[in-house]
Amino acid sequence: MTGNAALQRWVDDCARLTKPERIHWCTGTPEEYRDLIQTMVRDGTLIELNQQSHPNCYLHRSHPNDVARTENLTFICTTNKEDAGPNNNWMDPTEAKERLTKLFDGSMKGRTMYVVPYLMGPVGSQYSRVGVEITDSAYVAANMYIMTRMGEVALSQLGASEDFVPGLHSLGDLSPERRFIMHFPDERLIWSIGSGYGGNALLGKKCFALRIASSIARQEGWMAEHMLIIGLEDPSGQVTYMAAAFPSASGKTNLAMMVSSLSDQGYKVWTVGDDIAWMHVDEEGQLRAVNPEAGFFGVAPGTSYATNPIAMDTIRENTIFTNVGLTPSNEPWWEGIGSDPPEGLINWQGNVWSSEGGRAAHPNSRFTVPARQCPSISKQWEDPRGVPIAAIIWGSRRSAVVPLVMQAFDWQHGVFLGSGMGAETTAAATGAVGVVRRDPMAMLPFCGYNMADYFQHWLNIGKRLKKAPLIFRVNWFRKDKDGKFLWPGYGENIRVLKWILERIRGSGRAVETAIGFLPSQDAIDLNGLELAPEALREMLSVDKTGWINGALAMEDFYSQFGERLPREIWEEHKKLRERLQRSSASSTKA
Ligand code: GTP
Ligand code: SPV
Ligand code: MN
Repeated sequence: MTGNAALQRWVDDCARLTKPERIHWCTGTPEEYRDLIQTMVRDGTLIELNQQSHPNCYLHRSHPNDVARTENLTFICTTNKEDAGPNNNWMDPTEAKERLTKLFDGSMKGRTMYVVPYLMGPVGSQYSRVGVEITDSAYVAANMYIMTRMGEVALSQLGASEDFVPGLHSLGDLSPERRFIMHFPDERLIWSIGSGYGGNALLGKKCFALRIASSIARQEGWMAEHMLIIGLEDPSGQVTYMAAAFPSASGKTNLAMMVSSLSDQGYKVWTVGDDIAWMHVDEEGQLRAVNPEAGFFGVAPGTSYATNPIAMDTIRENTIFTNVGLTPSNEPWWEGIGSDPPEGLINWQGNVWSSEGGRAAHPNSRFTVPARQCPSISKQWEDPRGVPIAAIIWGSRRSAVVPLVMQAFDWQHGVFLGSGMGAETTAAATGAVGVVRRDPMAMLPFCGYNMADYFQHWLNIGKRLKKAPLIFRVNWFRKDKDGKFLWPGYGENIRVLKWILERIRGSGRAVETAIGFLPSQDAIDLNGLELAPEALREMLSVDKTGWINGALAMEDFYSQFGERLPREIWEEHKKLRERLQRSSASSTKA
């Protein structure tokens, strides 16, 4: 029950439709969380992990059909199809509601309906927003407790206002045949049925904080982006903030928590956020970013004390693991954790694992953990004003063509670079893995409206900035002929961030090339790193043929938007092609 009439009305409507046995209003207390967990341990939804080594940690095994975001079942339901754009699946709102009303009808019979009020953004921030999720999944409610500021804190921010984003969620029968993740941006409403998986079911995250919020942000003149936020501390102690957009499972959490290999020089990275940034232009024309989330929903495989010790220390307690392996001593295990698979290992589906039996952890297995537990969490991470952003970084998996790092000539060129970004697909969504597609600003699956308008919005924001952040493109994922990574990545990525900082300060050395500014051969600090000089040369050269082909792929992508694509994007595309034609050798040395 609530004193908020609009909220009560909506909850009543949903209960009439879904017919739950009981309704539980989440208050967000630790006791309530404990009860949720215990209920799930009793009914088998959660397995208690070793409480000595992993206090308050639990394992959840999902339905084997429900392990990742399903982009093909995700829709933007605008009245006009063109407003959703060629970047989204579209369904008419009336039809979508008709279809899903049938699926929601009685879907919570015999079950508990959890009403989860939550706040996205720091408490007391003018940039924070309230959402309310109704769900019949205790797992979802518990994850929302970690990922958002849940319960009373949200209700008190909301007060009597009707300004909240309602999201109705039911597990349904978990069949992909009857699974839909529906967004109604005109009404600021979300309906999701048939999946319990993170991005499909934790409606505060991708559904609200990106798809619905991006649409709100465009109307109101701010930005909701798929970006990590970090503070880079220099030897003098000064902290410079950067935001970076990488597609799913492409290194955001790792960069956000990185342990700098240049710490002896005094370079350190502070974590503000690892997945989503809400960015506003302040009164002084400065871009500022808040992390709307309160937790991390991170990829487990590949996380180890060698690659990401901060994450390993973060997930020692109060963590929900989903679809990882289980050791005989009841500890979580995954590929790349840094130890050999123990005798008697159980795989993510609950069967005894053998070396012929595939992976023990699902490639998209995850941990859910409170952000405040992160040893590198920034002192500013809950600053209601957000942190000032000095650099924006695009990054994605590209085994060829794209250099280790490059800088855009200016804001417009930087927006173009982001808009044409190619990225190899990952296991974070169902479908083929490793296929290059255009994933503008890492937002292809998350932009709640026509991306042509989104590019225009980026260009417009640039005009309002007094000192626009510099824009960079990075690629940690170049491979050699044998398929091995050319760049060590992880903590060594600090060397690239250091160059970016030097560029912000005007001291970093660079050469102008057809594709942007590349670091001079000696500009990246390689102190203490063993790296073959040919490897660096390869990562810092312009692959002319590769970029010409890339420009062709961009042309196909941009053409889908017809007249709606901003003229500036075509202008930059043309300039790139002309610069490539003018540059002589097939592999111009920078
Ligand atoms: P989402 O949560 O899906 O948005 O993913 P993310 O962008 O936060 O990716 P994350 O940091 O979880 O990394 C995904 C995978 O990429 C993990 O298996 C990492 O080990 C691997 N990875 C991250 N950074 C690097 C890097 O610098 N080099 C290499 N080779 N792999 C990396
Ligand atoms: C991603 O896929 O980009 C994630 C995980 O961060 S999910 O919350 O499922 O979207
Ligand atoms: Mn993500």
